[in-house]
Amino acid sequence: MKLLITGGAGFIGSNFVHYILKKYPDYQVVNLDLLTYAGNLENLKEIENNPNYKFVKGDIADAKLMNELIADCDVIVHFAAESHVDRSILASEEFIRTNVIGTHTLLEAARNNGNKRFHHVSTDEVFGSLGATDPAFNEATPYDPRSPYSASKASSDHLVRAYFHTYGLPITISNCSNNYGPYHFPEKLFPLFITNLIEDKKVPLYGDGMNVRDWLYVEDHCSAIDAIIHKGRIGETYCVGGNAEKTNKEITYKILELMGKDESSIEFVKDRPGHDKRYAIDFSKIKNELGWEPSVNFEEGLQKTIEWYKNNEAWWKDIKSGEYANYYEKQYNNR
Ligand code: NAD
Ligand code: TDX
Repeated sequence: MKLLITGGAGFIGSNFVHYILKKYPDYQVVNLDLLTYAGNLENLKEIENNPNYKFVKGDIADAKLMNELIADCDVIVHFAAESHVDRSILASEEFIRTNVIGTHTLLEAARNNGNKRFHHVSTDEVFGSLGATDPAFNEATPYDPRSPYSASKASSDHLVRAYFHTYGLPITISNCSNNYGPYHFPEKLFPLFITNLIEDKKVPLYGDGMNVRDWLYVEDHCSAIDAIIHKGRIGETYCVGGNAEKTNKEITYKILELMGKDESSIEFVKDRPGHDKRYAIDFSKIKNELGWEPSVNFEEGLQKTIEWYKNNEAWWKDIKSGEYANYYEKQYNNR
């Protein structure tokens, strides 16, 4: 099988490239990535010389290149996206260009090349925000995106569904909850807080810290996508979750404890505008149909993640001192 993986130099995409080459040594993987601020070939150093792996630098919105690459693959697994909610609040144009127009370009190329199998990696944020006692999101939950990021992802999901209904494109979609683990860009909660604490800095907790997310260790997301591309029903959406709903405050205290710090390291800062209160996922469909469930519990995943950041200081120090420093300053001045 020859996979075209888009966004394979990002957080989840690079974990997925490692996962696939390890589990299916005879598969061929082409990783197409634009190497935006979030793409990093350091994530793939260990496998860059694997004869079954090839990297192509390019833009998913480049129709000519997408046609060439898709002509020569069996399955497209589409991760590439602008992925950070706070950045979408600062400036959303790139989110529309990549997440909407880029996904549309890929769908067209898949359709023009004999209706190639297309898996679209999406998020639970498309479903909006839950109250404390609302039932968890499932595949039938109406879309209600509330940030420019989630609106652009919802838009891409709609296009993917439309290509199934209109053109019979063999698609599947996964809507997953928050991931954490190795190679997570340090603008996001887990890697920002862990690396700040290693550097003896404070951690910026938004608002009252009572917003709730469901957390999944990234390798479990990879195994869910693996199950869907091999056994998933065409045209279907699968919700993927970690059974680990936590407030940001709970997570912060857990990280502080595991890193030998106390609450004096917390800095409560201005809330994110339109901050979604709670996400939760009911993953019974993928569990019942495909036999998938998370294998790493939260405590174990968090320990592994903290260890990874402690052992890979060069990786995140490079990032934190680069372009990211400008972004962080802009964010900080915004508060
Ligand atoms: P990321 O920001 O770490 O990586 C995105 C990758 O896409 C980067 O390597 C970047 O260079 C590449 N990219 C961006 N624009 C591109 C373009 N125009 N053409 C080609 N490549 C481009 O993101 P992530 O956290 O790994 O998320 C991957 C996917 O999973 C996204 O679609 C995201 O919406 C979805 N998702 C993420 C989470 C999460 O918790 N991180 C949860 C659910 C779903
Ligand atoms: O400095 C921070 N302080 C803080 O309190 C940051 C960066 C975040 N937060 C809060 C905001 C959220 O409630 O922590 C929570 C998690 O924030 P992020 O790590 O930015 O993730 P989130 O906004 O939930 O979105 C993530 O999960 C779903 C990914 O970035 C998305 O790509 C994915 O779709």
